Amino acid sequence: MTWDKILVDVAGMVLIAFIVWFFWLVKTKGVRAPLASGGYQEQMVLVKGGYTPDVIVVEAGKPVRLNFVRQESASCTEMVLLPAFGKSAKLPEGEIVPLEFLPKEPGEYEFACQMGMIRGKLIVEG
Ligand SMILES: [Cu+2]
Repeated sequence: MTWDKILVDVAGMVLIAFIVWFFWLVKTKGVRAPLASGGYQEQMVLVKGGYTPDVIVVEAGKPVRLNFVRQESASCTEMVLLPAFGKSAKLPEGEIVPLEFLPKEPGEYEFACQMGMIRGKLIVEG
């Protein structure tokens, strides 16, 4: 085995890992918000050219806290709206902004920037 062959093998494995990860991520129905202290289902959401994760799964009947962190200065994402729960928040760059609410009914709810260009989805399971 020569170094260039090892490099090709390693590159191949990295590529395979990436493909597996990519398709696994696409296939999963979002990220399940883990239960944090205080009984909140808590999830960090990165705001940078979109929401990451953009599909968040929670359980109905337990309070939810989404911690938005905006890491860009584009004005598009300076606010996030969660109309189904009557919530909205300003997202100053680099600050963690929690959005708390109690999902009572199972369903799919959208959160988006104030213009609706950047979107994410909250899936509430019964
Ligand atoms: Cu926008």
